[in-house]
Amino acid sequence: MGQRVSQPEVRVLVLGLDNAGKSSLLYKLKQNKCVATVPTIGFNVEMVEAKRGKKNIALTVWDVGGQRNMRQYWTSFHQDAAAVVFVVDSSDLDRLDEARRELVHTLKSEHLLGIPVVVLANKQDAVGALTVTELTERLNFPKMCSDRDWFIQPCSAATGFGLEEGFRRVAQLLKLPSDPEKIKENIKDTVHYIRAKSTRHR
Ligand SMILES: Nc1nc2c(ncn2[C@@H]2O[C@H](COP(=O)(O)OP(=O)(O)OP(=O)(O)O)[C@@H](O)[C@H]2O)c(=O)[nH]1
Ligand SMILES: [Mg+2]
Repeated sequence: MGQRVSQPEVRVLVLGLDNAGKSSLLYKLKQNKCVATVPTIGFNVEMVEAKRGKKNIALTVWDVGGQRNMRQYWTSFHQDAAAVVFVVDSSDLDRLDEARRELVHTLKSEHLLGIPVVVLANKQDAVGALTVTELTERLNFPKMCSDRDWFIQPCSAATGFGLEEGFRRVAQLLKLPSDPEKIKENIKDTVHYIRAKSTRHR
């Protein structure tokens, strides 16, 4: 990817069930490496560059842990998200309903009204993985996302297939923030909030 990065910086929220492959795909995208991951407790933040028209833009990508007890914190990250990336394990048919429920719940957030969503249909390399067409039908995306722009991208964190395309799509669809300074303040507030909460839970 590119040379010069232009402002403003925009915040992209990566959500999905535990084991969907969120952290793996970010590592693969950033370092072109398959990294052995552990379940994310809290969140990771990575800068990713992606093309929007002729420009490269910097995305501040928040990868939030998807384990059941982590999902209560997802709402703390909703504010000022320019796009949501929802990662699905396309080979885990037993958890598709759970993934669908979490996505429906997420998209109801008042902070995410009209915010575009890119679904990454991950683990396409795995045996039995559903195709994008099958997933679209099973999860009924057109109905779920009728009030916003959406796209479903097949990908594999194991091979790297589809990852750049997915984030290029995110960069195309996202809503650019109107006030970058305000966003930075909100990011700082969110970090303080999560740190305070996680210290209390230890
Ligand atoms: N075959 C295959 N395995 C994958 C792929 N992406 C991730 N995995 C594996 O899936 C497991 C979970 O990956 P993670 O990236 O830790 O999942 P996560 O979504 O970040 O999970 P949480 O942090 O708990 O929310 C790991 O064993 C990965 O190696 C993929 O594209 N193909
Ligand atoms: Mg993770």
